[in-house]
Amino acid sequence: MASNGSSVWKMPEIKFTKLFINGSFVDSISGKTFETRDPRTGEVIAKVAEGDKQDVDLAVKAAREAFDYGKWPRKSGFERGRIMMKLADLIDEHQEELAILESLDSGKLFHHNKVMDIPGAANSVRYYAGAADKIHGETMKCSGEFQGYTLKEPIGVVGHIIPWNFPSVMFFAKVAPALAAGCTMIVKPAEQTPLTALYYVNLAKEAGIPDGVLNVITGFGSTAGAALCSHMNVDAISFTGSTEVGRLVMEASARSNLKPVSLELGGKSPLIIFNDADVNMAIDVAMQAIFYNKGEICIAGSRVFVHEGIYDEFIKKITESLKDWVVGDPFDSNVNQGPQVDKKQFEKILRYIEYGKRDGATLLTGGKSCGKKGYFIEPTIFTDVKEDMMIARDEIFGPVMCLMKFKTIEEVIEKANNTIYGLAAGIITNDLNIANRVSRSIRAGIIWINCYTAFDRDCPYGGYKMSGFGRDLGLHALEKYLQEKTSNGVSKLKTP
Ligand code: TXE
Repeated sequence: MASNGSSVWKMPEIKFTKLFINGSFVDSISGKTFETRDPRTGEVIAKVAEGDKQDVDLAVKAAREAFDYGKWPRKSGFERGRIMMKLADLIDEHQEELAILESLDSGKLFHHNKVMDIPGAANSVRYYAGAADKIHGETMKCSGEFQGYTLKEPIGVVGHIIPWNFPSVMFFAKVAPALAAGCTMIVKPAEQTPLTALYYVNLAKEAGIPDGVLNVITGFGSTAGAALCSHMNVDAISFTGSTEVGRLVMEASARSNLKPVSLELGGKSPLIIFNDADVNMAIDVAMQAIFYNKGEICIAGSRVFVHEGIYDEFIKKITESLKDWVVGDPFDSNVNQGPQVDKKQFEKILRYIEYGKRDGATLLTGGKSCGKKGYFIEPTIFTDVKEDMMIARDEIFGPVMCLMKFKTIEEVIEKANNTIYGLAAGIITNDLNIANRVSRSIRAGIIWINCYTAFDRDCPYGGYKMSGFGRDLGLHALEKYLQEKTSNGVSKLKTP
């Protein structure tokens, strides 16, 4: 039993480390494994099977057969929903163990996993289970004696590529609507965080999801992920990750079977704080926007624009607030921020902090790693940031806030839109006219008003511009996993 701060937790046995193909856990054909590490220490948690093209071929074959000849797509939506409800209950039963595995693998806060990510994953399964028997086409009264109708059919075999920042949430944001639609699938979890995905497929089998419907290939993006994207027998890809890899995913589709892809990519989202805002509330929102999940979140409000009228007060108070911000062991319930996911991400963030200093921004707080081991970084704020600095342009994906001052609404709209990305934005104001005008003027998929990171599974989620296309969450997500067939018929009997 290890006790850290006020949370007591028991190290679970790591039961699932193999590929899951056609209902069984199997070694990779090559026999290779890779290490998954605890970001608190950098130590190895487990060795996990390293799947590559040959394993992807086997998983796609299983998913293809399950789709073409299996029962899942032919079951009634109600029956699929019933099995999915059982899966959701099983996730709840194993919530504690899943929350521990998620924290060990990713450095995410245990108490967040326990109250948000894991129950949220179960509730996503329930949400889409409820939708499974409500997938309808339309009818059209065509010209003359003709009448048309459309049927929404599952798209087929889907490849899901999952990132490491929300392993459970993203797993079910993709898997649950695809299951509800009647698809079969192969999931490639991120190599940094494979453990919960393997746990979930075991629960899915127990719930009664037939063999071959849900397969997991753990391994690397450039091998297993790329093989999935260029596979001729995969009918669609749903990808969340970097913009750079998003391009490769589209290219692979174009060069293979032109499978539709949906891409949820990076961001450099603006948070705009007007001078009528309650400064204390604005600070809470701003801190949440960038430091939540250690900044490893694609909608991070990394560019904070503060009206000149409240700028000095904002700086003074946010510096004060950060004194209570605790970086440390994610199993300690007093901690606000755990370690970055891995060495690569840790080094990337520290590199960007150096670019900020080099390019002339002023380091207001933080700016260093902390702790004797592991990948911990202080919450960092830069002021005097100019729009063309690398820290203001590139996605850092870490706890680094870029503060900028503005004068007019026109100026801040232009600055907020001055990015290749368009995932999210936040506006803090009590003036409805300002809120409406700014939210209409910003080219981004999600606009939060007087809040940030406020997700609801009923609201679609996705980007504009180079943040990608296609929507996760909400009933909109089902559309990625369906295709529409039109039938047009004529009655032999004349209408009187
Ligand atoms: O991303 P990758 P990385 C951003 C963030 C981060 C940067 C790099 O800025 O610092 O990307 O992170 C799989 N074909 N985001 O290198 O490589 C990979 O195995 C198919 C934002 O981890 O894009 C993993 O499962 N798949 C983001 C997934 O893609 C490939 C979340 C994401 O990894 C592949 C993560 C290939 N050729 C990073 N190469 C968000 N939008 O939330 C890799 N992958």
